[in-house]
Amino acid sequence: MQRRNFLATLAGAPAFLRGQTRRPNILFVMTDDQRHDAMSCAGNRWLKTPHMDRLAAEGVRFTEGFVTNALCTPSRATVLTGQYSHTHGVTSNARGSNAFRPDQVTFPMLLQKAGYFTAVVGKWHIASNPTGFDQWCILPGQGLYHNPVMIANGGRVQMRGHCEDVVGDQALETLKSRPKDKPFCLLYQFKAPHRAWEPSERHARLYEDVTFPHPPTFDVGLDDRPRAIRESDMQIADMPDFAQRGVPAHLSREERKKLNYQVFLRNYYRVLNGVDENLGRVLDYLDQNGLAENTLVIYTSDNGFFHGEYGMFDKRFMYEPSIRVPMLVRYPGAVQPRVDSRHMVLNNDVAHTVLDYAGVARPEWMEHHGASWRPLLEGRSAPWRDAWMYEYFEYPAVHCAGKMRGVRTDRWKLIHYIQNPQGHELFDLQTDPEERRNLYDVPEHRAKAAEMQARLERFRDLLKDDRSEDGAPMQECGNRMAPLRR
Ligand SMILES: [Ca+2]
Repeated sequence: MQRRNFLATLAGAPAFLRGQTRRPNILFVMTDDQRHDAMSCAGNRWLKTPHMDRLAAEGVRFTEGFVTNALCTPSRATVLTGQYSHTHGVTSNARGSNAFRPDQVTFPMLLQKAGYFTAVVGKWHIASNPTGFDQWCILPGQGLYHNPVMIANGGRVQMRGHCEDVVGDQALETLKSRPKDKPFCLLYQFKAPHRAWEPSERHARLYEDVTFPHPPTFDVGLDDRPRAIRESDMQIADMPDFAQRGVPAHLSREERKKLNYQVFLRNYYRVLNGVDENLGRVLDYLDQNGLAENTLVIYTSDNGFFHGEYGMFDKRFMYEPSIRVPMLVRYPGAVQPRVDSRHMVLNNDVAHTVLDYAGVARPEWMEHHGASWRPLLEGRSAPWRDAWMYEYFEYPAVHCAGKMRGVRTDRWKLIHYIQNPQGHELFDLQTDPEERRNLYDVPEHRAKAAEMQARLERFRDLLKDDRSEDGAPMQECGNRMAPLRR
């Protein structure tokens, strides 16, 4: 239904709509490291996610949802500011570039000023404390899986239970105790799909009898790729996490890779069951309290994840498994139900979309960094992007992925690894969706490579990206993987 028609029919709308402000409540749900196809509504064969599927059935599922920086802290800062990493300055998970500047403005701050009750619960993972929230209850850093400590409005609180259930409890408490005379904006942020994937007791035996097939590129090596990839430390064979979980140390590297892959996927899917159940608890609360109709729900993840492509896990690179994320949007009054949209949408767009629906003017400093999804969600024809820029700056650091920028259209992708020795990759996603053949130096694609490079430079000009580290030498990245703290 078009927005115009929707407003025209408001007089005949249910009482809960007529009685409420037209400004929608905002429920922004973000998981961690959930890749785009880790939902049953995206065709996943093993995972059952009835509540994610419900959002897709009652709203729009963007099948081409991307992050412009596939790394936890920078992506979260991009969601909050609607800006690229090079502008908001949170370019890394590591100390020194993982905190907001004191003057950084975020969309929750703008909503709070506009009269919203604002809150965040769950994983925050930005070094500076949340600002712009009436209430906050976050996991410190990555947080713990079992009986986590949380920081609630600055004070430490010892919780009992699995992290996703605890975060779900906090989301429900926040909604129950909120001031009822204001619209709310709740950021509801899960942790568990992040390594090292420790499920709750009730999910600990799921998928025991499943043997997951390998992706087609499982055994394709990286020796012919640029150094920024070749020297990365993201091979499933080297995962350090599963020594205590049935992967003996004496196995050959090849055997360990195969067994790690099974243990990894089994646990990755197990923890997503906990995410979906706790998403369902909050969606049920909205239903039971007459809030579903007037709440804009956005569901996404901070980055994608490799599931064995090129033998890898983790994210960071600009390859498809890493940059693609779930993007679900439900707002029954205005957003079309049961629509799969193929428009390319970005994590940058979240802030632009939320401000648009809340009726808050978009600050000038957000311009060009993203766009509101509103015309797409409401089925109106509008000009939309046909390309976007990617960037990654965390090097040297754990996983040793070199710095890069890139540009992607619906068919082509150019990646520029910016430190010396520099490298370029050009992929035709239409004929080569697995990104096996680098066409950058192929004579017949020289013009396309030049065109894509020119597009990247135009994006950098438009977005005032004047970082000057191009050509700085790569260093010895001796920071190899260690088991994560349990
Ligand atoms: Ca993440």
